[in-house]
Amino acid sequence: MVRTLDAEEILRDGVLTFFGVPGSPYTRKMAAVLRYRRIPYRMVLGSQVTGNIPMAKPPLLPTFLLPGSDGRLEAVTDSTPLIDRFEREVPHRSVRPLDPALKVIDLLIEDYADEWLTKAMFHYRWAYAADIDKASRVLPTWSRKPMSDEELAAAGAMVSSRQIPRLRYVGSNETTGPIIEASYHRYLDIFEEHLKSHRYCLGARPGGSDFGMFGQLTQLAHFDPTSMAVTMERAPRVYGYTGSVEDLSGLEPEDSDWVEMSDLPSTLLALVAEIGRVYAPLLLANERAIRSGASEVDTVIDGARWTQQPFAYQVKCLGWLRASRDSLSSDDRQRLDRVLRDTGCDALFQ
Ligand SMILES: N[C@@H](CCC(=O)N[C@@H](CS)C(=O)NCC(=O)O)C(=O)O
Repeated sequence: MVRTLDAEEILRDGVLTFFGVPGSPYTRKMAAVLRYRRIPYRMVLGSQVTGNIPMAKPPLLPTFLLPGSDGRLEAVTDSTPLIDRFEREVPHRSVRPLDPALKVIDLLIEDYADEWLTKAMFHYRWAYAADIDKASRVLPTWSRKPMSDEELAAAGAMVSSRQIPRLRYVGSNETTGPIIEASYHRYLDIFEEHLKSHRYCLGARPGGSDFGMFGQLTQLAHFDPTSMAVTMERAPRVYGYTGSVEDLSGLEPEDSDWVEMSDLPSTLLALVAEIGRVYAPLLLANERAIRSGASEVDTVIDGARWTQQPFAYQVKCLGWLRASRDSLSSDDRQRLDRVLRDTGCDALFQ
């Protein structure tokens, strides 16, 4: 008999705990951040716990249990603010650049990974027969107790019938599918070129941007067969990077390991321009749609029509990005603006 963890035990023993699954990019992102930062943790799969645990609303993964203002553990989600909370609580091995202007670029790339690259992740997984088949046969095994073939088949059908209609949330449809794929190809080509001379996105130590990309790549490069083949064909270094970012507990980072704002690699500027080409116009069109109460985002991205459901959460993301730039001193803001000029990302802050 397998002993399951009792909820009471989790609430009592003081170990940093979160619920997640290996098929969730944000779960993988956070586990990798904690490993790199050498913050001890416990990741719990749904089937490993019994009893009443606090639930997040909406119930997203990963869900962390963290003390609230009254000291009692409460459910907390949303990876980027969680990373910043851990930065405040544990100073060593930071994933945020020391230079405040570079820190905004780190946040911008992390947000692109979380909110745009995830479109590619969701699209490849649920738009191609081979990918749907693999996800349906494997995903349920990660969160459930041992199952017979019949039970697994039924669980797989349930997962795919729940996830496929959700393609509309990320905006994957017949009009946008080709835009998403072309953008993933460009991302791979740019990042592959970058990795020819750099270990990580912002130099010789990883930033939040790396963990955001890593989370999506655990699925795109290492799990879903269609995107995995595309990744291997175009970008073997990106495939390898995905393996190494999983556990960077052995890296010894130095303050001087970050790239210099005054001398950013051209490949990093190309990545920022790619974000300006596809993600910035989407964030702005989505903001307009939400503000005007439109039922659909209907815009042009990369020269082609883009339609999707408006997404209130991404207005919040845009707000965080703007707040991070607003918090800069005027000198830092000028250094940032000089880098963003004519990349398309400058439009986010006008
Ligand atoms: N912005 C959140 C996104 C988290 C998220 O979307 N999680 C997905 C799994 S990767 C989820 O839990 N979806 C709900 C479901 O599948 O039922 C973060 O950064 O953590």
